[in-house]
Amino acid sequence: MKRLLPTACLLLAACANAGPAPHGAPNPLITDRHTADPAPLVVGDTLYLYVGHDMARGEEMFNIVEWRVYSTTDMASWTDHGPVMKPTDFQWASRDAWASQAIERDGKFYFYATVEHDRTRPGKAIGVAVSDSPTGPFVDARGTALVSNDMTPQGPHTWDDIDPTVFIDDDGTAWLMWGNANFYYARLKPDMVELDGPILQAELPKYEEGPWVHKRGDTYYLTYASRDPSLSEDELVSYATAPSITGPWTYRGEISGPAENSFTIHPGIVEFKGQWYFFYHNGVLTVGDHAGGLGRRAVAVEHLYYDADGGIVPIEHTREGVSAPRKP
Ligand code: FUB
Repeated sequence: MKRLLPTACLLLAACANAGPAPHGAPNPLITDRHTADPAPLVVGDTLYLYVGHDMARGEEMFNIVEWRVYSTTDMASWTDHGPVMKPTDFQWASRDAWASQAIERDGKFYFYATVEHDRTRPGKAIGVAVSDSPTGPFVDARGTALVSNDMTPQGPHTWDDIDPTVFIDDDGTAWLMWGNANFYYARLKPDMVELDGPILQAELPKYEEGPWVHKRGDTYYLTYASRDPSLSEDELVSYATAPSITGPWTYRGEISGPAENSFTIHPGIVEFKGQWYFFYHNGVLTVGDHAGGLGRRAVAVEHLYYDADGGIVPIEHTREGVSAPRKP
């Protein structure tokens, strides 16, 4: 476990004894390695951040070798808890630690993660692992994929079953939502490791991937990476709202432009200590000889605000991130 100081502090020896920074850390949050697909989870007074460890070399697209977790209590200093799992910890999987999300239920932590299935069920798949701690170690909770490519024959390609987001509603019902090109959702059994009903689908404008669901007041928010190929190859972030977790979803617009130097972007939204945060990744970080880019991304965070109608105020990507003062 390693304590990481905000980058600004590394430049100022005086910070060593200065205690917590007045605001948060600047972007990118993690500077000693490339990280992608941030998934925040609040447990008590701590925010945990699950990420994929990007290791692509040269022009390679993705090579994501493990999932890691970091934590903070003040958004200013981050603690590195190391790897929580690698794809082959799912014995039926072959590679690719793509996007993930963890959630707590009844004192256990469930980690939903995208992997490449082995040749018995080719294509991307979603596994679920369990731990007694948010920092793991996580172990495969089933011994088989929770979702595999053969379960969504309507999908346009073999990588439509990616990017799980998980949500427990106020009545205790748990839902898994995921998908590339198609947006899928299904109820989970209370044990969190089995689907409890059919895989359903909803239409969302310009939907590409990376769904993230959260609730504020009585409103459900579904935020996702969106793309209009007639305009650009780059993903933006759009969102929709609904009066229930099963919809109907009303498109509310774009909240974020493309990530700098990465055609992918991946939202993660959470409320922590009275403030809402928007996590994402970009391709600006150089680590050693490895410049940032599509397969070498860096996680970042901005404050998120709502307008009087409950709409999300469009978010600017900044280097200051949450080291800038909050708006009143
Ligand atoms: O990191 C691999 C893939 O890129 C994720 O699963 C997508 O959301 C995109 O960020």
